[in-house]
Amino acid sequence: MSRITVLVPGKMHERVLARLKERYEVIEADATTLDADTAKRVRGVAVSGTLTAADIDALPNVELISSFGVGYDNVDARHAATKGVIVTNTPDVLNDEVADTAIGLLLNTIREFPRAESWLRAGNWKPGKSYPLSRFSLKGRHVGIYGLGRIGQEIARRLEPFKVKISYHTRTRNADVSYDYYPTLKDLAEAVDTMIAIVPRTPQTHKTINAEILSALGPEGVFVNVGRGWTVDEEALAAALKSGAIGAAGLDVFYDEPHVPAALLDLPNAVLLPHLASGSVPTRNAMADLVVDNLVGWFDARKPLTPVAETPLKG
Ligand code: A2R
Repeated sequence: MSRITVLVPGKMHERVLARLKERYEVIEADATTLDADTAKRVRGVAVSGTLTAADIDALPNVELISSFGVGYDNVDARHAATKGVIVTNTPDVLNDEVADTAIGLLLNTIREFPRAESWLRAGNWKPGKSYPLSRFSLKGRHVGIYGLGRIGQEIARRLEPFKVKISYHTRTRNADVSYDYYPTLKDLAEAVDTMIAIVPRTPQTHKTINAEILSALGPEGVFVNVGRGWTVDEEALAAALKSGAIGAAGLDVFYDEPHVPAALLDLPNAVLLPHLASGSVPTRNAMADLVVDNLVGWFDARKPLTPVAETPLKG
């Protein structure tokens, strides 16, 4: 029997490629560059970058698109659904890593550890000379979590031993948690002095962290983003950090990655990371395995493991 053909457009984790090649015919190319016969053979896709409606249309017999990462805004899942094509993502296996990163970034932002290390490495630590005290402390803060899903809940659990007050905003109240719920983002921003954003990229979350929200957070305010840069008005954030409308920010994600605005790079009160929240070898391996296991689950048993919400489940 001939092997099932899986398309891998763009860059992909080596483990995904290696495991796919054990079972399937793997074509590494963009969908729209395939000749008609090859395009017809493609039944599965493993993707880490973008897959547009036009790419999906170029693959008449595709059944399942397996996307690397929990956020799948890179894949036109709605368009896929209209054609009966399943889309899967890699939730849960990265919750702990992203939540750990969020806590590390929060502490780095509040206590200025990266700046203090640069100061030490630059040879500034001399007898009688100490690094200045950090302006802020985590102690006694009220942390608002914008997005209390799989990752947001892990962040909240990790915050509990720090003895901070925890509140959250989502569209739907979560009856299983005892944290204070705020029905609007503005209400949350007004109540807390620290905000961690961990919401997906959707039309509704676009630039929701804007000048109004930042000013509600206040001069002692700290903002951390481990979700998507899409949710932040970066110009407003840079202005708020510069003017002192908020105190500090820690960002792992940016609006137009890998571009980081100069206005943010210039700021001493911003801690900036290159989108590495899930970026450890073990966690990326687990994500890679889930990308492959979704394809295997579908082709072996018609059972994708982690289909996204938009997906029509066939079979
Ligand atoms: O609004 P709800 O009740 O659906 O709660 C979800 C919340 N969320 C929002 N909150 C307020 N306004 C919105 N427009 C809005 N849209 C979504 O974000 C839920 O609490 C959370 C998303 O949770 P999960 O779907 O479990 O996602 P997970 O695995 O925590 O990952 C979050 C995002 C990914 O989509 C990537 O963009 C990034 O983290 O790595």
